[in-house]
Amino acid sequence: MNNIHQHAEYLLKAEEENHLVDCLTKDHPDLSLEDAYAIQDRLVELKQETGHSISALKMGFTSKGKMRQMGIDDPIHGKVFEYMEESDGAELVFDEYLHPKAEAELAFKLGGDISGAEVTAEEVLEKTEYVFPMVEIIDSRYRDFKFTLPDVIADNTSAKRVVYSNQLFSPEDFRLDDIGVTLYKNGEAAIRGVSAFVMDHPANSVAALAKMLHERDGRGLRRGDLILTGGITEAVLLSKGDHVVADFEGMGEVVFDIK
Ligand code: OOG
Ligand code: MG
Repeated sequence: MNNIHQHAEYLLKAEEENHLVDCLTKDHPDLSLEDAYAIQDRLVELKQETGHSISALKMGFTSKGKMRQMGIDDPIHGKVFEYMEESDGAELVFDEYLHPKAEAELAFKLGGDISGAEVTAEEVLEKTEYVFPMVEIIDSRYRDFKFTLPDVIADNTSAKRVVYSNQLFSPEDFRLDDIGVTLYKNGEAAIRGVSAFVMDHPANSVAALAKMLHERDGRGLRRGDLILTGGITEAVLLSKGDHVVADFEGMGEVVFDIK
């Protein structure tokens, strides 16, 4: 396909100018997954050319809740940039978003390289330096937050913002598949889940990413990589004025406001 670059520019412009666009597959119903990742790669390159740097890798559609909500059954991956990062207590500006949704996730920081086709959750845990709770704010550039699998891959997996906890935890101190999570919106529980909803154990999401990257270009994952393992539950739609608290059992809260 020869219009990879134009598609990447179309999505980048939508993000930069904060306007909704039609799905790429509306005019290009044959868009393959390979084309979709090539568009994402180009979009990432265009951001890098303007001085932005990648700060994390993200997995998407790793829980049944997320898959059911969006009607997609296959895990996907994308890139998070430095400029997307906020920390606990952040005040976000609603007007910078189109139709933001919040999802609670666990992030893994690697202290060693992981590669090959046979990565296990055990190996991931051995190589994990620390984990921390976070909330991802996704904001699809597509109208009505509706898309097909290639569309969402091309759109860098709806990445928009991340709100990180300031507290880091050693993987040995927790059963990382048994962290109860509640997302409160304006004091009311909007959704609850447990970390095992992510592929039975969020370390499996890191292993799946290592395998996907290995198959793509042999890269795998490296020491220092930060991986967001995917929403534990369905994402929750946000409105102007919302106060959001994500409570992670034993790991504390991640809090932000959207003004
Ligand atoms: C795609 C992003 C999915 C996750 O954690 O599952 C994702 C979307 O739902 O728009 O980040
Ligand atoms: Mg996510």
